[in-house]
Amino acid sequence: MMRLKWVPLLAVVLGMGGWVVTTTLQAQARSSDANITMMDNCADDDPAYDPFGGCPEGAPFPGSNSYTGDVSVAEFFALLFSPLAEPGHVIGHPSWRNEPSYISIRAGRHVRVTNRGGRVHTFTKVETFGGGFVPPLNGTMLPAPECVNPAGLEFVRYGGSQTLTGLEAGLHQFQCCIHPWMRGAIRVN
Ligand SMILES: [Cu+2]
Repeated sequence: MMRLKWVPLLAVVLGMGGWVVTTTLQAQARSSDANITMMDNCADDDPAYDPFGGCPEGAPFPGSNSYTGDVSVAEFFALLFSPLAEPGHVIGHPSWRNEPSYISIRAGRHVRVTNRGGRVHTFTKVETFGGGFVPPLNGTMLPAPECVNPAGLEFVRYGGSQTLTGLEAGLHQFQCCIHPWMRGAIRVN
């Protein structure tokens, strides 16, 4: 009998869950923008991030509890290179990523790139993939020319977004000018 009194509450919670899912799907269906999410799992409880500006960058959305970083600075650098690859060849921590990293869109559609990670990132269009403007994160890679001048870059902080418009037909390559293994490609048909 004790359990029965929780049944109505459970029903309310389940009902709300259904409402949230439905609302989200409708919001996505209404938006004509394709979406790419910048992600990383930098651990905000690791003080070793403090010299790099802390983690997460900026403040979470009010009410948001979706951000849970669990990658320490030590792990980030441990996975920057691999003993199975050539010395100096950057692999990069897989948690620093764009999802999806490849999309196809129709001409005229916009692409919205949103940062849900804890660090600042860029989604910079490059002619050819290369390194960024932070030499220790490039390994032996040469910087992409588009990444060399940080003052000319658009940075996306946590919770922020960048909208790509006017992409012409063809394949476009993008990368983070800080973490150069964070790549993306958009094909416009
Ligand atoms: Cu980045």
